Amino acid sequence: MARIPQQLKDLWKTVVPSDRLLILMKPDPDALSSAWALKRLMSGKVQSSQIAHVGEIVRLENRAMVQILKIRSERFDKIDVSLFSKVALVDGQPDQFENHPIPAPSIVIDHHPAVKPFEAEFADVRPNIGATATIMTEYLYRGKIKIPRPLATALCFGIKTDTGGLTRSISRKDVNAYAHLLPLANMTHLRQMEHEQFSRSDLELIGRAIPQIQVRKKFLFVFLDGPVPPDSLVILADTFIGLEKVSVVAVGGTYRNRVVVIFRGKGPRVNVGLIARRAFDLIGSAGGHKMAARAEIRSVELPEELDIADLEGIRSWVKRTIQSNMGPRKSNK
Ligand SMILES: [Mn+2]
Repeated sequence: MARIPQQLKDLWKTVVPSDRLLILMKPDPDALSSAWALKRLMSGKVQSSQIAHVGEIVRLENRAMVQILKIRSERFDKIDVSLFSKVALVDGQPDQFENHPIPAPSIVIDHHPAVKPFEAEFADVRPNIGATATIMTEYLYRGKIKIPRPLATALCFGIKTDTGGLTRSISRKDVNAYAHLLPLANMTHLRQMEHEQFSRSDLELIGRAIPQIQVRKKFLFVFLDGPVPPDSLVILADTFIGLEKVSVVAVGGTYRNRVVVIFRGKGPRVNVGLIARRAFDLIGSAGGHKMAARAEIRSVELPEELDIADLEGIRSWVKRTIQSNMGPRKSNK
């Protein structure tokens, strides 16, 4: 690559040397690594930069990543926004932070489809790319900026996580970025982060859930008693989708006056996002992709005859509602 590409020049033009840059994201491996890469890209271009995460670092893969690679990220709600002169957003767009009022960003770099238009001095949104980490790798590479080993490891992990281990939403550019990063990355750390999948308390929860599992044909259903944080439901769903011949998993529980159901799918012709929406979108909120989805129903949205404290009632209603929406898509022809 002969010269610095225009896009990178434009990115650098959005900042001045006296800037204190705040880099925001919702923490997942792609977002964390992208934020770290932007910090690297901006070193020498701004006076200082700080990474901050909106929401909490709960998922084990994120905790492992931050600890193993020593990524320094502050909680956004502990940040004094007035100390910063500019804000950048990575792996997300302003409208995805509705619940957390964030300052208007000058820089947005993302790979999600644009939902609502937004204003930013610099925006690079490429929905055809599998991970923001790929876009960031391209900037570093084309800017001839050395990628330190921990950052290369983080970016590899980001690309792998967002593309399901390079199996979904993957583009040529993701493969190229990954191939470029691989020799620079620390494989021991990469494996370590990938293998750390649940905590001891999650293990107890898995033990509690196993006797309650119901499998009917390709559908595995479990609804836990007692409040369970949604992040733990995610870990259960990710674990149980590994069972042979099962192609749809729904793991439900109640948490803070809501019913939460996490869906996972595998195999051809499976679309759990569609099942979730058909089952619950008119009642509560539901959405997702073919392989991963989630539904949330607040207690006030439940059918009148159901009370959130009536575990048996909720459990059978959730199961029934899912099963009656699992059939093949009705043809319009
Ligand atoms: Mn992403």
